[in-house]
Amino acid sequence: MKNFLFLLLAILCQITLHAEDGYRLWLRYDKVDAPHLTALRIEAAPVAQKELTTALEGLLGKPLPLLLNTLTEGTLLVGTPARLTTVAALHLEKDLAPLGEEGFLIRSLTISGKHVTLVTANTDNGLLYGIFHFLRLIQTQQSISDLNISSAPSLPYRILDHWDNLNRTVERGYAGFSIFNWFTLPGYLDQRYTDYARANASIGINGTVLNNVNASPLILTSEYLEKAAALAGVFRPYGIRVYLSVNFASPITIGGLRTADPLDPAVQDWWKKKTDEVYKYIPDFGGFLVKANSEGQPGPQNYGRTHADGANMLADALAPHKGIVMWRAFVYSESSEDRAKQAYNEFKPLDGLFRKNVWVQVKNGPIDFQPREPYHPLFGAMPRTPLMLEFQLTQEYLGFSTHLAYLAPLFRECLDAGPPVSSAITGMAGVANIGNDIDWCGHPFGQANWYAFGRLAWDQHLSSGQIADEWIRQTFSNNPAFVDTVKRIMLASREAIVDYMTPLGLHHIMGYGHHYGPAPWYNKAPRADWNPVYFHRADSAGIGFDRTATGSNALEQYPPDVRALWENADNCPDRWLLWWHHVAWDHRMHTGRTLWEELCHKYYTGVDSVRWMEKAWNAVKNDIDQQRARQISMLLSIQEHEAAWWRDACLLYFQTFSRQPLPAGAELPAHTLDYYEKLNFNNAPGTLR
Ligand code: GCV
Repeated sequence: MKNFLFLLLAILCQITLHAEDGYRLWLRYDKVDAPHLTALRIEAAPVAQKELTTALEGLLGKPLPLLLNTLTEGTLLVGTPARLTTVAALHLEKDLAPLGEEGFLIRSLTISGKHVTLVTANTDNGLLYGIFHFLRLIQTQQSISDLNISSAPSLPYRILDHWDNLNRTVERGYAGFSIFNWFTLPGYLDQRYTDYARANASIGINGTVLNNVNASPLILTSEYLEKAAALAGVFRPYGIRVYLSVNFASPITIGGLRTADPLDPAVQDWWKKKTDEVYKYIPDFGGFLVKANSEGQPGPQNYGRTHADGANMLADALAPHKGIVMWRAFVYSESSEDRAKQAYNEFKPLDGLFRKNVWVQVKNGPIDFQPREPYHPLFGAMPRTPLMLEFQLTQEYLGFSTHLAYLAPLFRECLDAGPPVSSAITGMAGVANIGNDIDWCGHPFGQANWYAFGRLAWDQHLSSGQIADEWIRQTFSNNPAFVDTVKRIMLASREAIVDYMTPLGLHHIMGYGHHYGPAPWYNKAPRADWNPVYFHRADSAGIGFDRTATGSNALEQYPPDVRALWENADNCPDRWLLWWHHVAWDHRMHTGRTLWEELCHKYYTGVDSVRWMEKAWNAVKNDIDQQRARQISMLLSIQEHEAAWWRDACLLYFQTFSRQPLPAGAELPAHTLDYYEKLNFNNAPGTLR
């Protein structure tokens, strides 16, 4: 019996040790090789104090003794000058001043002959960011013996946009239902709301838009404002402001007016009063996000007014409260004009006409969050308007939550492009990939995109590799061999997806509506620019969208030096070729292969890369808990299967135009083109509203 109990205990310990569900994200705080810290002296807001003491207890394996008045050798001293006289006495005013409301200092110094580590800031928010940074140093096992770090955010607005509906479905969401349970709010405050706020604060995210840009007008009713206020109450101590997406027709739908014309005084008055009401519920409310006159949403153009008229009306209502309007530039209408040109054509002439508190929110590329797009031409073209850069963390076009796609290289590619983009923006918005799945994002590596978005919005100089390194160490393990392999997998993953989905500048050739899987043949959508055939334009002569002067001339929207890089098919880098040019099948590529050969090569390389990723993962996965190791293996095997599906379906289809063979000896497609064309996915996730 004794033996049996012992065995049972051993099995239970083993299960506990090996069961990790991903809920703790990168804030696991498990014991690491402890740095030399002997005591803690802290004066901070309760959430900061709790985070630090809990984290240190986990990381060091025991609680740090708390000091009230003294300092001993090896103390961690944490507080703002306003909270701690010991810190005020250091007279760090000059060092702290440039760090503003959110920055922080971390220093190793000697006070009264004692070596201490100081974490300080001008404000409680800054201090919380400093604490999270310090914890990151310990979690990633960096030395803390000689620190001199001063950090302030690159951008003041670092916001997650949830495309979450009030019924808890999530548009383009692949990780379950919304984390916001509007039905049980405001009475029930799920622990998840606090953990969500902790995770965001740990990477510097300071705003959240709670609801879908395809907005239900109900969000502005008192019933929902009370619920939003409850969430704001949870997020506030973590420095996170709440924003709401609003429906431009709200004055009609919930206000009982006959019009939503932004120049109508009654409409203006309705928005003013409604905004005042919002601030009664949420005194530090951030502002409104608006999708107007886009994909069927109402907007000022319904009344013959411009985007500036609409945005300014809301801006005037928000201005007395210091709120902002984030007005989206994702607009395109059913016209013969190249869809890639339309946002620029509508918004560029409005530069200088927006109120000071309007931010125009522009997607990273001119079409729609594709695996690869050139940067959006509005960046650099609206010098008198603050611009928000919008990325999509949820993988609508990058394999949903079953494909491992580390997106920091995509973010970096955009930030570093053109004028460059990073110097043309005031903020970054990320379309969230979060749902109520236990691991938040559906795929353990989806968490890395949430993480990378926050870290890059805080510090635009971080490299994709640095971010991956710190994320892996905190999320999985500090084992150098593991970190090295997983980092290589992550850094290769986005390019692998481009290769097996949309190589050489191809774009938007996925399944209609749900965007799952390949469907380059699709041509039955109600409007031309929702059809893959509109985007790839394959014919017997060649493939690609001519956007040069001989075609739609979308290229003219870019500055001359950028144009020069892309305008000639012979010099245009291969990765952009079919975005800008319609190219003959036997066009000679930079590699020496013909276009058709290169296309085949890319699709095959993409699948090979996933096979390599799978093998590399399986070689190191035993370094971590079995639960996540197994989950990732299974997901990689789905990814491998789907990558081959993409390759085979696309090549068989494009082959009907090129009339050229697949490379000699290449793995043959598993099915016929007809088979792929007949696949149907009625229940693909993410499309419910
Ligand atoms: C929220 C794409 C997506 C839509 C999304 C839209 C947008 O078209 O498919 O689901 O709508 O972008 O960004 O507004």
